[in-house]
Amino acid sequence: MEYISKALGEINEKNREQPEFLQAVKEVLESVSPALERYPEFRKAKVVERLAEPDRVIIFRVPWVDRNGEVQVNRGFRVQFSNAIGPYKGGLRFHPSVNLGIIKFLGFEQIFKNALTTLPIGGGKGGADFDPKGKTDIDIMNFCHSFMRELRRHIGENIDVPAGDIGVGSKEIGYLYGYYKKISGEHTGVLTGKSPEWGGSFIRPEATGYGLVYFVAEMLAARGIDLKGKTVAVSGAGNVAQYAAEKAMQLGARVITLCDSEATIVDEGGIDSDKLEFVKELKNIRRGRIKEYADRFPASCIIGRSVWEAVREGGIKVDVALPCATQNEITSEDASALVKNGCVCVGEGANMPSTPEAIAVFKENNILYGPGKAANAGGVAVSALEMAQNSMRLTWSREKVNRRLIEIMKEIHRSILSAAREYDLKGDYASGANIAGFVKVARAMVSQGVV
Ligand code: NDP
Ligand code: 2IT
Repeated sequence: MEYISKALGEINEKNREQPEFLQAVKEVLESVSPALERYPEFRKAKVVERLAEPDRVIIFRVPWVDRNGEVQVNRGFRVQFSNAIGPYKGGLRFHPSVNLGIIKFLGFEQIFKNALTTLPIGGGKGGADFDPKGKTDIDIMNFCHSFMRELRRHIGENIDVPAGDIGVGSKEIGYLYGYYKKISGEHTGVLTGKSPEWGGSFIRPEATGYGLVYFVAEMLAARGIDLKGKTVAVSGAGNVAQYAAEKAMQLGARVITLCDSEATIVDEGGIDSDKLEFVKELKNIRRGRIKEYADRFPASCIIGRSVWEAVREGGIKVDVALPCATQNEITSEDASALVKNGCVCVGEGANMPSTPEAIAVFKENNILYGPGKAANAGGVAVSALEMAQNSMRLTWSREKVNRRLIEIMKEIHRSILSAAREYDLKGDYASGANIAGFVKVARAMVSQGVV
């Protein structure tokens, strides 16, 4: 569509230094052209051009004193992308690779993901180029306090509600929240992912990984396939990977891989609950390396290889692939190898883990491909349930939150297939998700006028 290529040209021109952001924008825009054809009012209101430009970008200095008394300086970000359907909502990423383009890609994806959750949340994302590796608790606390010293000016329970992402888990949320509370004097739902003992929701730690597996089970069921007995490859070893592995195991699958940025482990015997407990302790408490798994259990350890490279080079048969580490981790070669080795379904726990070329391979081969903005939406959905509980000053049981999570993931699946049907896209989950999310946001923007 000419309109889209013109808009993309202008967006490319303005954001040359941000390849991940441009990748995310292109992927969404190219698939929403049927909706733009159908609704001329979206084009008239310049919805696409407005969505590609965040409401605001906040970049700030984060000075802090490390355990040795030395001053350190990092760069902090918060991108408030769109509050068309609710307060800005999205995680914080602490990783040395963080830059404006990465935060903008994540914030852009978050707009549509959050629209798909059925809950009233807008899109935002933030973080810092801080490297948590090798840091002590004192370092992390000092950093988080300094980060919040600035971020607090820009957030609020009805304005912008951050949460975790890579490098930000319950410990960091605790330090960030403590400082916000100290300075503001308020105990409000300004962050999600809090401990359930002081305002957090049960199931939030599990929600992204569990939600991913619930979504994957729905996709498989739509083709009459059962997850039980299937061989599953999971990448990552952090929050999303751990709980994706846990739920896949609970549903009877055999999970054989995990990785971190240093190595991949392949356990053909299958990871069980004891082995997973070891990984949780290793990664969440000791902050160790995944290679230790292979010292403890019979498994192979491939240093310097991603899960997908290890699967490709080892000719390992995998039925279901769950990338849960980071963006662009699956290349087209990896995707072709997965297809060749019998993979029928890819569910993205991470944000944008498949390159555009890998996605093309999945589509050409009619693989069930669940894009991150749908498949990993369970995390932010339970964050929104945490906001609801905070507003009501209530705590829901684990069972209740889990039930809501299952319903939400089923509803996301249903709405995507219904959009795919409506636009004659034959079960294309990627385009269905983009269209369903986009149309909801675009309608809100048109109703609210040019703001
Ligand atoms: P964690 O920090 O808990 O874990 C990240 C894991 O991925 C670690 O094992 C890490 O290895 C590995 N990893 C990170 N970067 C790389 C890299 N460049 N190469 C190889 N491995 C890497 O993060 P999460 O589990 O929270 O996040 C994982 C993904 O899921 C991200 O894409 C995130 O955006 C997405 N996501 C997270 C949600 C959440 O609720 N937390 C919700 C929705 C999506 P190492 O230990 O070596 O750093
Ligand atoms: O990418 C994501 O959806 C998250 N990191 C979770 C965001 C949130 O606000 O819970």
